[in-house]
Amino acid sequence: MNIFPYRSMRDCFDLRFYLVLGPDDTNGRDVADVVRDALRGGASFIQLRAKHADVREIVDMAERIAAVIAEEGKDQSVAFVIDDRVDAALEARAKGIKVDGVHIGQDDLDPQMARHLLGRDAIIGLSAKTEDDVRRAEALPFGTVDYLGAGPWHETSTKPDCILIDDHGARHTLAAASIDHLHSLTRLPIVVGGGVKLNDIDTLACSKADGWFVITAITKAEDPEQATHELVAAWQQVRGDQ
Ligand code: TZP
Ligand code: MG
Repeated sequence: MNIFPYRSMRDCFDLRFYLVLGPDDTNGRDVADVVRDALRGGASFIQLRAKHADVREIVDMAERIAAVIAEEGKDQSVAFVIDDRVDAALEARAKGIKVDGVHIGQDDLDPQMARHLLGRDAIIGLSAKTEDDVRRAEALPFGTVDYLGAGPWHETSTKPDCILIDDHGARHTLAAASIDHLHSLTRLPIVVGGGVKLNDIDTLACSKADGWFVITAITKAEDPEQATHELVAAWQQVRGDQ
């Protein structure tokens, strides 16, 4: 009998090297091909974020991505989630496609409802831009969400609505100091991104962030595999294998 039965990716996901992508990000390349490159470069977590696709298209892309993960990720544990669309994640899972969960934003489906719909073995990530977002996430019943996504680190064209504008109209992004502060408010792991490029990884790895997430640093790179490899190596230079 196995004393430590493997239950699901929820028990062992690796947030450190997190690629977010959708068909609008890949310069016309198939999302699954870019995922293949990123996995070869060392990506550990994939999020499909297809803002303009319908459920059928999302499920179709998810099937191709899951096949690439099964093929390339044999020796690694690579988690795969879908952004926003709990309906698409449910449909994919019902079809036997290995989608491990969802990443939801503050304005998407309520996290407790998402947990109810997806069940105990699904990964649920939640975007948390502010201290209040983090406090609310921490106050959720234990086990509702599995990790937080914080950002943006810098301003980014990929997520223009993510900049915090204060009462005086000043624009703010997330600094290392705020990440460490956010971290102190929660037991949940926090992955940080938004405008992150190779030369940010040092600072990020020196903060309490549990990993980086990127879109364009990988999807728009001339060689996405090499770009992923460099991002992974820069992190490991500071953190080792942790
Ligand atoms: N959430 C916060 S910023 C962002 C998301 C999905 C976009 C990050 O894209 P890029 O290209 O890495 O700046
Ligand atoms: Mg969202």
